[in-house]
Amino acid sequence: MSKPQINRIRVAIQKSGRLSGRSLDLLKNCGLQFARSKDKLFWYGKDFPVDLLLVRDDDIPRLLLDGVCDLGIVGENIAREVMLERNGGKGLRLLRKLGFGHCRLCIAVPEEMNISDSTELEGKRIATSYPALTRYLLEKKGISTEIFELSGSVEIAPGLGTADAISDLVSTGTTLRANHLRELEVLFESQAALYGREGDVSADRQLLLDRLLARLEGVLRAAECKYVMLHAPRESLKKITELLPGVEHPSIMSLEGTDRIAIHAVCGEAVFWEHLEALKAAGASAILVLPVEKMLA
Ligand code: PRT
Ligand code: ZN
Repeated sequence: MSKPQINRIRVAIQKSGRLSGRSLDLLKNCGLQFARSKDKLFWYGKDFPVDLLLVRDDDIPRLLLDGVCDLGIVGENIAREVMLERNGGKGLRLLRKLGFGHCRLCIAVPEEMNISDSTELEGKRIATSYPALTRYLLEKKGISTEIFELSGSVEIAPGLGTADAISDLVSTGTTLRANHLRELEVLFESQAALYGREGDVSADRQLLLDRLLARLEGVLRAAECKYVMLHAPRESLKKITELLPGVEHPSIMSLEGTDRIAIHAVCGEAVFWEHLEALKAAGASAILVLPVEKMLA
C-alpha cells in the first residue's frame, strides 16, 4: 500500500480480535468518523483528516516502520517483538499506553517440574510465539536457552514433549491451568499502546498528530477521572480535600443558612467505595460521583 497523503494521517488498528473494539471506540470518542469501504481494510476519515487501516495486529509495527501508516494501536508485546526481530529493538515510539489489552508474557512450566526460578532453565527448550522478545529478556537475566517459534497453541508443547517450558501471554491463567502448566516468572507486562515512528515529521503532519494526541489524552484522562460533588461541614474542608483522590483545588460553595459547604472536584484517580465511606465518616453527605465525558487541559 502507498504512503499516506502529506495532509492526512493514517492509523492502523487490529481488524478483528481482542484489541479491535476498544481501539475503534477510542478513536470514535476522539470525534473521528469514518466512511467504511467495502473491502473493510481502509476507512476514510470524514471530518478530520485521519484514515483507518484495519489489519492483523502482527502487521501493525511493520506498517509503521515502513511508513505506510503514521500511528498504530497494538500490544506492547507485538511492538517489542517486531522491533527486536527486525530493527535492533528500535524504530517505534511509544506515545501513550491505553489502559486495555493487559496481559503478561510469562515463562510457564509443567506443574510437576521441580524448579523455582528461570535460571534453572539454562540450556532447556522453550516454545513461544515471541522468540525475539523471549530471547532478549532471558539473555538480559543471563540465561541462555534453546528457543523455538510456534505460531499458536504454544501451551500444548510441553505435553507433546517438544518443549521443556513455554513463554506465552497470560491474562487470567485459565489456559495454563487447563494445560497443567504453572506460571514460573513474568518476563514482560504488556497492554495496548499507541505507537508512532521514530524520526522527524514535517511541521504540517506534526500539527495534525498533536491535535489527535491532545484529543486522545483528553478522552483517556476523562475516562480515568470522576467529578465528585458533596456537602460537608465548613471546618472539615481540609480533611475532606485530603480524602478526595487526586484533588488539589476543589470548588467551594456556601449552602445558604447553614454552616455546611458544597464541594465540587475532579478526582484525577479512581474513586472507590472506601473513599466514599471515609468521606462520610469525615462528615460528608449527599455524595455524588459522576463520569467525566470530555476534558481538554
Ligand atoms: O488476527 P490477529 O493476528 O489480528 O489477532 P491475534 O489472534 O494474533 O491476537 P488477539 O486478538 O488474540 O490478541 C491481540 C493482543 O491482545 C495481543 O497481542 C495482546 O497484546 C493482547 N492480549 C491480552 C492477549 C491476551 N490478553 C491473551 N490472554 N493476547 C493473547 N492472549 C491469549 C493467551 O496467550 C492465552 O493463550 O489468550 C489465551 C487465554 O489467556 P488466559 O490466560 O486468560 O487463559
Ligand atoms: Zn496476531
